[in-house]
Amino acid sequence: MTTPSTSAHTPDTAGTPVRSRRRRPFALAAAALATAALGAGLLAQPSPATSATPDPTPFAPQLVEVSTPRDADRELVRSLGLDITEHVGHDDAQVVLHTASDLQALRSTGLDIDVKIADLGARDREIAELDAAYAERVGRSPLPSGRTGYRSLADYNSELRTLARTNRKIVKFFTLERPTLDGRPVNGIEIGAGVRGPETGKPVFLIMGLHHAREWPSGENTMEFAHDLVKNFGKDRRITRLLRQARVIVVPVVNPDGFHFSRTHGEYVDLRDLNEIDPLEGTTSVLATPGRAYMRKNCRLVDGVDIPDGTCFANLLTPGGFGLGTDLNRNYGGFWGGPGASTTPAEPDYRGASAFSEPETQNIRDLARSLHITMLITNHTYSNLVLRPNGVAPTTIGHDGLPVGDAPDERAMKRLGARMAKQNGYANQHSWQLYDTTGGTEDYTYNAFGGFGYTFEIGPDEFHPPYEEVVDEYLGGGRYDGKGNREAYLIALEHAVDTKFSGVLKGRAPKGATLRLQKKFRTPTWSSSFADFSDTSMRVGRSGKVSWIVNPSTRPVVEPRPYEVTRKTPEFSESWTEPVPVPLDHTDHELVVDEATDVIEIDLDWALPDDLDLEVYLKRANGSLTEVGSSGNAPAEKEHVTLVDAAAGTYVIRVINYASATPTYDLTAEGFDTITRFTKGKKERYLLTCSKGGKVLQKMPVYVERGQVKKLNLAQCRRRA
Ligand code: 0X9
Ligand code: ZN
Repeated sequence: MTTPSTSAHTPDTAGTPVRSRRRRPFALAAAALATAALGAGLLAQPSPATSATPDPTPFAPQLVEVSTPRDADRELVRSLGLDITEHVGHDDAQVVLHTASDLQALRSTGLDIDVKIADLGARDREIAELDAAYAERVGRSPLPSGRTGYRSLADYNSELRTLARTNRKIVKFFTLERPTLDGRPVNGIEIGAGVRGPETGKPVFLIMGLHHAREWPSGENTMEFAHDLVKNFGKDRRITRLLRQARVIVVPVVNPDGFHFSRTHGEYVDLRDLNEIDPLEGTTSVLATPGRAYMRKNCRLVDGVDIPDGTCFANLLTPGGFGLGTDLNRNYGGFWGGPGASTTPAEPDYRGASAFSEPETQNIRDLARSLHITMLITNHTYSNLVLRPNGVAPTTIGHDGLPVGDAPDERAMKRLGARMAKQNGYANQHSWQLYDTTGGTEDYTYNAFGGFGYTFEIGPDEFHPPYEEVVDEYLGGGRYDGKGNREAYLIALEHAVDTKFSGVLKGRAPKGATLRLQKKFRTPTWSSSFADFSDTSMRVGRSGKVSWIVNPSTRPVVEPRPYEVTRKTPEFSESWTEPVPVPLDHTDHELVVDEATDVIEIDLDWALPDDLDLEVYLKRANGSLTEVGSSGNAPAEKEHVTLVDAAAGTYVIRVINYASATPTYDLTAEGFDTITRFTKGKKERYLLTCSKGGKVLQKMPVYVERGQVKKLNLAQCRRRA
């Protein structure tokens, strides 16, 4: 299993700098040219297809791992506008190459490229064969549905309907309000005892899949959990109890347009004959790679403009499923438009025109506004991770000019993440530890409404592996023995009903009355905010007893949150001025740190605009070195490393001459204490109304905290009813 943020970098202890996976000299110039070519616009991408005679061996889309040992390398790959996957490690990143020009661009960087899947189309065909053989062998899989292969969009939709039709007491089918841009409905089911009756104040667990088109197991796991719950209601005590306490909302395919193309366009289609009539003069051939099997985003072509229904398949602007479209997991309102979200429509993480510009994210936003979703899991693939808010590191300066800090519920969220991760064997970490993201699903829902939320990145190494792996991941078989997503989801559902983490409103109201909780607020994006609200209600039953499980009235985003401030005066300071070593050689400096230090800042400066690098190691008792920080910026940019919570010990600061002719350099290391401060924060209340027959009989503000049981005095409502 590769867990990007923890992937250890093993330094060369023999004393030579680690340079085996370096770019070749002069690569930067070539890369800059490639970047310029791409920057000129998607349609101007150099393509082998523009030659008069088509290449007889068409390019096969690939999954490759590119080594990016330096920050500058990562930036360089990013700048090429390639389809970088979430599989990003300390020293490498996996990239889907959709076209020959993608490969050309990547090669021009001179970075080492390790091909993981040489032909994604062929791999898809191989997987289809493996799945057919698996089906032949087992007939029926041990999954709750018994399935042996990936569902199509039609399968999802008909299964949702069938589950509701054949289990009327506990399953209700629904279609979310907004169809997709290409005109497809977004469907789901609600599972729970009494699901056809009115809302009675139960908490909601929301589970979703397929925000990203190519991440098929994310829909499979979601759907199997639905089958599991339905099958076991009335049979399994734990599940029966949970379905009496909670409403489970299942939306297996949040992005049906994208998924449909990814699912049905796996075969290689050679469209080069169309080049002659292609208005884009030959770019058509790159569309044939391999259809849209590796599509990620939605069908948005032009910001703010819908497309005629049923036309998404015909657009020429998403070669190989890459190209235009909005990344739904950057389009949610929470901190929308900040780090880790692109402003360029052709990039894989394009944030969209504005927060919630897309119908697919509006659908989920509306669920969050109208229900007390006390827990949410949004499934993705791949990397075997359980991710929790926030999407940016705590020291990042946020919307209010202060460090973003950790989520106010960090301790509890981390614990719950760990409990779930223990079941599926995934790594439990903050989202930002993978990479920065803003506009992600749970970063919005948690910060605006308070229910906990997690992203599961399912599977070790592929977007859609052979189906047998999906079976194992869900149930905990094969290499996941005893550690399945099934159990992780059940723990999530148990959390949803655990009133230690929600508020409970108790009282007596007239039977048949409607209680409604409303709250208006502004949700901060990265540099602005938008009008937002929560509007939920429940019907009082025959007994008149109210027990309404709700999210806390204060939003986490306005709660006081701790953040660290670095003191101005250093506790210690050392500096060196030394001759620059010969090119490709290095000089080591030892820094002895007597006691654990909150922050150590290390700066490397030199006169000419050329290229030195910096690496920092902690020296172990046996003399071996463990890298704790590095800085490898582009030429002329100076190098800087910050060590946070640095242990006492001996550090080795290594100055490397990557390509410098400067005679000397200045190196400084300074240790600082930090002080913990809290943001001011504020308290928020709901407005509660009690009404009957459409008449409001009582109104009152309600303040309720996480874990608090609040008694409501509804005497006035009772009297007036
Ligand atoms: O980048 C993403 O959207 C997710 N990875 S994926 O490869 N499935 O696309 C990770 C998102 C993590 N961040 C948040 N959940 N905020
Ligand atoms: Zn995803």
